[in-house]
Amino acid sequence: MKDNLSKYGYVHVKNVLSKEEVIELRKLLDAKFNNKEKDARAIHAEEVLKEELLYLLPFKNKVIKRLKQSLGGDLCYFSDYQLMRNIAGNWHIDGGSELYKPYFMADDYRFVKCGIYLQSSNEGWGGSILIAPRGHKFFLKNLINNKLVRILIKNFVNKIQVKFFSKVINIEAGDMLFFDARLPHKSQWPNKENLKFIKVNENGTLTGIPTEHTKYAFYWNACNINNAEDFLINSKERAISIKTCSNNSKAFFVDYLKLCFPDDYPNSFVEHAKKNNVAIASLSRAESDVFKGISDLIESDEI
Ligand SMILES: O=C(O)CCC(=O)C(=O)O
Ligand SMILES: [Fe+2]
Repeated sequence: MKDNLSKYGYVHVKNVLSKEEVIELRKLLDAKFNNKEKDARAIHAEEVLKEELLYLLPFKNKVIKRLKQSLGGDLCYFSDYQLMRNIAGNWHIDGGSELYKPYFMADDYRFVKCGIYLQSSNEGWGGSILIAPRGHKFFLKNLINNKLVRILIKNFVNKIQVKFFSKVINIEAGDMLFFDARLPHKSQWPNKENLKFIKVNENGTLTGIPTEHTKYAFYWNACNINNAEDFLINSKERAISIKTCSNNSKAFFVDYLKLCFPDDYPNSFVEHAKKNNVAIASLSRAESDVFKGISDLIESDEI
């Protein structure tokens, strides 16, 4: 029997968190974001790893169990945490920078973005995402040899899927979604009535959403161990090649590439990873230190 991930490109895991856990997390995040700029869009690895309540979320039993079912027992996590607030993105695939990589259309490619959501999709303020079911597939793959043609066909089919077959995933606060890095998706936006109160900021966030409906989505990447190295190499390339004018994205990659497992992780993180038999993708000490150097330069505004 085919798993829902390979069939539809996504899996919805209900009630990963209890109502009480959701309330506690929202309280913590409201307080954290209160100290930031009004349109702050996310917190990343370094900050997440200071907060046990956040960095242990990927180790919830239900999460591990369901991911292992779809990705295989040799599960691997990236600590590229992104806790996003009031994000409003348009249609895209997360693996956009990997489209031309040979591994990206392999039959045994098993790489997903995991998201835990702290609000429901029916509140009218856009708490979830839309996806195009089955959009992760490369069609006619066996008939066509040319990589570029395969990509063009996928893009074309995706446009049709997005236009006619896309759907909102109906989630409750505390649910999890994980989806193939090749699956088209976009943020669920506030409904028409509520859009009147919304301002779209330059950084892709929305202001005007009432605090009790703030959209919090906690993301990280997971894969079968066989797909880890390729993604790590791609992340290194992106961290190095992104121009200095885009220091935000550069800082994002550098933020987790600079962390060497297990040395730079909190003890309870290491224990949970070991206990659950989850590998953590990491560069060598020497390579991590290079990215630590870049991170320091970004912080001191030197690049
Ligand atoms: O939670 C959302 O609105 C989607 C965010 C997203 O797709 C991304 O950050 O890649
Ligand atoms: Fe995305």
